[in-house]
Amino acid sequence: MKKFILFSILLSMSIATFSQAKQEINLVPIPAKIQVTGGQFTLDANTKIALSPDTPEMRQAVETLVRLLRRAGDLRIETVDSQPASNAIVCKLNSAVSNPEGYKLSVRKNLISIEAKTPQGIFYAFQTLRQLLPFQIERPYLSNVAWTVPCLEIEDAPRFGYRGLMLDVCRHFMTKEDVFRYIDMLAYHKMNRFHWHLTDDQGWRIEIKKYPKLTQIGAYRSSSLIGRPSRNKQWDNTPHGGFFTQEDVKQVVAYAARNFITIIPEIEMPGHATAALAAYPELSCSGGPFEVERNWGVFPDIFCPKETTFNFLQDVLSEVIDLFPSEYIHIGGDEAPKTRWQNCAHCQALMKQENLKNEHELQSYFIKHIEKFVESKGRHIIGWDEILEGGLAPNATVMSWRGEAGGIEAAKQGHDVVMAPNSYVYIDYYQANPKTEPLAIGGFLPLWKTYSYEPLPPALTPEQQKHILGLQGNLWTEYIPDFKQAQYMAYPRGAAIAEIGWSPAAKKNYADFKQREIALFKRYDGMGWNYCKAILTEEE
Ligand code: TNX
Repeated sequence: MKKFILFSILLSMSIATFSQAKQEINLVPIPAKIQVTGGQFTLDANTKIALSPDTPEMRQAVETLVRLLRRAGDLRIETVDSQPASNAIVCKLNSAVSNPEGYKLSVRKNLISIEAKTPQGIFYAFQTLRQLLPFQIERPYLSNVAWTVPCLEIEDAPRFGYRGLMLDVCRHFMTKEDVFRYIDMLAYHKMNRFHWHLTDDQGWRIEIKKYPKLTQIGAYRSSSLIGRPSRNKQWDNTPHGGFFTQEDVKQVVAYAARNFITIIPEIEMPGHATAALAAYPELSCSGGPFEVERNWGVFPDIFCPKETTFNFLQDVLSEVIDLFPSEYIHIGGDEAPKTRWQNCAHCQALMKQENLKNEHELQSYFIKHIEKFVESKGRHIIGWDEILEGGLAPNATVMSWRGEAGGIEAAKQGHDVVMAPNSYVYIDYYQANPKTEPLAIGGFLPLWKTYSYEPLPPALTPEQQKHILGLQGNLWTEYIPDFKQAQYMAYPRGAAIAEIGWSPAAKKNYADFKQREIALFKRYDGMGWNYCKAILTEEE
């Protein structure tokens, strides 16, 4: 009997290995159409990548995979500009592919062919190929596995044009290298926007040449709060800070571009401005003095809408616009208490002069003033949903964070919207039992809840729904002291956000997603990426 049991175990093990050899297909985000045809293509030292046309952007599109193959398999795959008929990955631009980010991937036994309208589409086909190769592709040492890809036909294109995550580097500073890794992870999941939150009460993180005190003073705080705000506050008495030089920023922008990611920089106004006011107190209503915030929360001292402030902000935005090619510049707009404006003689006189009924209209005046300037530079503003209060600036795009209401209202008014509701995609919230998780800001958004988010609200007509550009997850870092914890909070929920943004709504299936995502974990491990494993023990 014992022998029989042993025999059955061995048999089932060999069946398991056999089916593994057949190679599972676990793609995140799941492609729009996929048909597995049987057999496999094997990459070897003679495989070539043919690029037509052979341009720098096309080379960028294939660069990551070429590097990984060299690192993990010592395979040196050459790119050629001829059209080999076999043992090659043939990449062609084809204007007939309708979606600019879409691609067709055909894996046959002797040839892989890829077509896309743009190099970005080719890049996404390569992200798919990367997930189709054995997981050892992500490991930084030589493996003697066979580099096979299952034969299949994929036709793929994203559902939404805006798919992104935000990273707050103000509450806790992260290095340039951390930001590179954040970008790698976005690109791996076919996301195309990185919202970089660069200024806040607790730190100003971008060098501005005209105002050196912003980083000399504004980039450092003396101490940070331990735990959540409470009556008996405790401080760590450890200075915290850091900033990105303009040279760093250029490198990050270039790195993102190589990964077909646009960076949307955020410069907060009129609120969340304490670090800037600590450096230049004359930009406030009271004149200060202020110190860079050590607390978490919302603070009363905000930019005063006077000429010196507008000149300052326009100078800052000019330098920012020169550094970032993004169509959108994020101007914040959230959580700006109006108490200082209520008690400021200049603000009250300005309201009278401009016929503004209340301080919300004064904020709207502020944002419209800034919008005019940003538009004069050929860019557009995007702001948090508070910019609706007191009237939206004419061309503003709204990022809806306090649920979806702001996004719905903006779309009804004919404005574009990025959905980022805290009810689904706030990846700073707990993702598992708070009793056993590291301290977080609060909330409860397990993976299934984030995955269940549908960005097109039924309250909108199909015409209005066209204003929903896509979605974004936000990673605020009050309770995220380092990058390892940032990765832990961002994934796997970031992967769910990526799939919502990319895959057809009809393909949404949590059980299926979960199984594919768990299969990706060993790939994350190979890259040294941290993530939360809570779904391994999640109850159905
Ligand atoms: C609200 S979301 C904020 C941030 C905080 C976050 C914490 C938004 C536009 N503002 O300043 O960090 O809550 O979840």
